[in-house]
Formats: sequence, structure tokens, C-alpha cells
Amino acid sequence: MKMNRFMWILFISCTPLVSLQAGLLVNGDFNTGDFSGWWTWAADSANQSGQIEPVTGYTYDGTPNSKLWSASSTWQMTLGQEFALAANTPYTLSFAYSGRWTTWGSVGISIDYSDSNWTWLNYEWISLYNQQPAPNTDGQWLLYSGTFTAPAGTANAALKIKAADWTTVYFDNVNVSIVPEPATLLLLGLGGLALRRRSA
Ligand SMILES: [Ca+2]
Repeated sequence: MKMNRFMWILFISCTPLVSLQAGLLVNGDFNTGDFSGWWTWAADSANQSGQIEPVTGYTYDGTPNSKLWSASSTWQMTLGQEFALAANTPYTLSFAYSGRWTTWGSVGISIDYSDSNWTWLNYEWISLYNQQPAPNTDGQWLLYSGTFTAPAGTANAALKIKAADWTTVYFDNVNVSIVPEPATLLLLGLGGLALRRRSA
């Protein structure tokens, strides 16, 4: 099918959206099989109070994911990553997670906002479960999707996945992407209409 000028304009207009929608996190799906792009912080693993590791034995979609386990009410096992983030702009955070063998644990995600000099400004806390059993049954994965907006002055952010108390939790497909603006969505809609008309 030959593209007419209108379709080319649409194609070019929509191209930036594709790159904008690409995830801002490196290796958010952990499919490298390691923690490339991430850093980990586990307290006192010599005393078996917690650990963070890439795993393939219990999966969301058959691919590698990350496992955090904690046996400490004092320390939060943390899996984190920094990335550039614009202020006053809505972003979507999504991921899959699954808690196991939990009797009384706490798991959540912190998004820390910093300015261009990495001076801390504020943070957002997303609690997945707090001093209670995981909300899923064994073998079941839950999907989270939420929107957040960084305050004025934000230039950088740190995403921190945290586990504390007595729990084991798995994460996969952690993704942060910009929410498309309504004007861009409208353009995409028009593009879809134009394609449908043309093929009709
Ligand atoms: Ca994966």
C-alpha cells in the first residue's frame, strides 16, 4: 500500500510518541537474568535477615524476574533505579508482583523526587501490603498500574522496591512511561480512522 501525504504526516507525528512511551527504566523486565541497570541493598545477609536475587524458578511469564525476601522488621530490602523525570508531567508506573509464604510482611514502592543537583525534594509511597499476608494466593501474580506526577523542580527520580518484616515477594515487568497527552491520543485516533477509511 502506498502512503499518501496525509498518512506520512500522521506517521511522522506519531513517531515521537512511540519513543516517549518506551519505558524509562533499564531492564525493568529483568530479562537479562541479572540486575543490570538496578542496584540492590540488603541488610546483613550474613545473618540471613534478607536477600535480593534474580530468579527463574517462579515466574510471571516464563522469563527471569526479581525476588526479595526479608526476615527483618528493622531493615527494608531495596531494589532501586534512578532515572530522569520531568516535573508536573503525568507518568504511569506498572508492574507484576506476587508475594509468597507470607505470614506478616510489608512491601511497597517509593518514588523519590530530586532536582537537577540530586537534592531530595519529596517522595511518594505505594503500599502493596503492610504488616499482613500478601493479597495474592500462592502462584497468583497481581498487576499494578497507577499514575504519578512529580512536583515542581523535579529533574530526577529514584524508584525503590522495598520489602520488610517476614515476607518473600517477586516483581516483573516494572515500567515507568509518560502518559500520552490528549492531543497526541486524538492524533492517533485520527490516524486509525484514516487507515480504516483507506482500507474500507
Ligand atoms: Ca521478566
